[in-house]
Amino acid sequence: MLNAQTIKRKAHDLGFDACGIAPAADLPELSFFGRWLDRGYAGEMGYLARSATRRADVRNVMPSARCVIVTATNYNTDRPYSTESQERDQAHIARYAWGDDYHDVLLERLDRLLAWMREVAGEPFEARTYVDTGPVQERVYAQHAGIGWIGKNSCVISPTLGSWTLLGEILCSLPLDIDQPAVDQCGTCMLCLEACPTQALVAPGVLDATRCISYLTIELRGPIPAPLQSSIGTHVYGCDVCQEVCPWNTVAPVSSDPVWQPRPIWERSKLTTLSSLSDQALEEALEGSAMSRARASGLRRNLLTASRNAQKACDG
Ligand code: B12
Ligand code: SF4
Repeated sequence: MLNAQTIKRKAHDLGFDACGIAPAADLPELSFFGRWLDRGYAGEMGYLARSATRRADVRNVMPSARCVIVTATNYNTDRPYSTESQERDQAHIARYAWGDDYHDVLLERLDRLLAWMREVAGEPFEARTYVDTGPVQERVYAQHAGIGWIGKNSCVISPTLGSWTLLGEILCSLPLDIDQPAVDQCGTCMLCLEACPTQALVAPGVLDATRCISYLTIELRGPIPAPLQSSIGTHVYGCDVCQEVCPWNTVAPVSSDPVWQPRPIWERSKLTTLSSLSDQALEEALEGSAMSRARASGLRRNLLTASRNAQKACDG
C-alpha cells in the first residue's frame, strides 16, 4: 500500500536518514527568497534570479504538486573539524565534498524510491525528483516536512541528525499525509554568527552569499575580492565553520556509508601537495566528486590564495 508511512519506511531502506512530507502550499518562509535577491546577496549566481518565479512555489514548477516528499542524508564522517586543525599548511575542504558527488548518489536513490512508489501506487501520478538540481527552495520544504528547522547559520538543523545532511525531494501530485513543521531550537545561541570568518551571516538566518567562503571558493568566477582574501584562511573548497561551532552538531551521528568516506587525496591534505599537482591530475581527482563544480582552474585560484594566507601566518 502506498501512503506516507510506507514511503518513509522505503526511504529509510534506501539509505535516507530522514524523510518527511511538506505541503505544496503558500509557506511563509518562501517569501524571504525575493527579499534576499533584492538585497544583492546572491552575487553572481544569476541562475537564482532567473528562476525566481519558479523558486517562489513548487506549484510553479509542477502545477499538479500536492506535496513535497523531502529526504535528508547524513554525510558526516569521524574526521576532525577545520576549526580543530593546528596545521597552518592544511587545505580545508568542505565535509560534503570529501566522497562521491551527492547529486549522483542521492538522485539515484530518489529515482529508486519514485520507481517503487509508481509500482505500488496502482494509479498514475505526476512526480519530479531533485537534489540541488531544480528551482526548489529545499530548506523551506525540509522545515515544513518536519526534518529540521532553518537555523541561524541558515542550515537545516535536525534535532537528531544535526546539520551535516544533504537534502533531496520528490514533488508529487498525490494527496499524502503532511507532517508538522519542525520547531526552531536555536534559542539565544549566536555561535555561528560570531564564528564566521567573513561575517557573512548578517542576521540570524540571513546569509550574504557574496561574503561566504563557500560562494567565494566555489561559485565566484574571477578573482576573490581583495578585502576578503585573508579571511578565507586555508579554505580551498567550501566552508563548514558555522556548522562546526553549532552545539547541535556535537552529538551528530557519523555515517558508515562508503560513498561519503573521504577520498585519500583530500584527507588532511597539505596546500603544498595539492598545489604541486598538474591540472590534469587535479581534474582526474575531481572526477565523480561534488568538487568538479570548481574545476582545476578554480581550485588552483583558491590554492594560491590559501597558500599566501598560510605563508603570512608563518611570517607573522
Ligand atoms: C545557493 C546555495 C548556496 C549559496 C547560498 C547559501 C544560502 N544560505 O543562501 C552558497 C554557495 C553560499 C551555499 C553554501 C552552502 N551550501 Co548551499 N545551496 C544553495 C541552493 C542551491 C539554494 C539556496 C537558496 O535558495 N538560497 C537563498 C536563501 C534565501 O534561501 P535558503 O538558503 O533556503 O535560506 C533560508 C534562510 O536563509 C532563511 N532566511 C532568508 N532570509 C531570511 C530572513 C529572515 C528574517 C529570516 C528569519 C530567515 C531568513 O530562510 C530561508 C528560506 O526562505 C541550495 C539548494 C536548493 N535548491 O535549495 C543549496 C543548499 C542550501 N546548500 C547546502 C549546503 C550543504 C551548503 C554548504 C554547507 C556547503 C559548504 N560546506 O560549503 C554551505 C552552507 C553555507 C550556509 N551557511 O548556508 C545544502 C544545505 C543542507 C542543509 N542541511 O541545510 C542545500 C540544501 C543543498 C542540498 N540539496 O542539500 N549554498
Ligand atoms: S560557510 Fe563559512 S563563510 Fe559561509 S556563512 Fe558559514 S562560517 Fe561564514
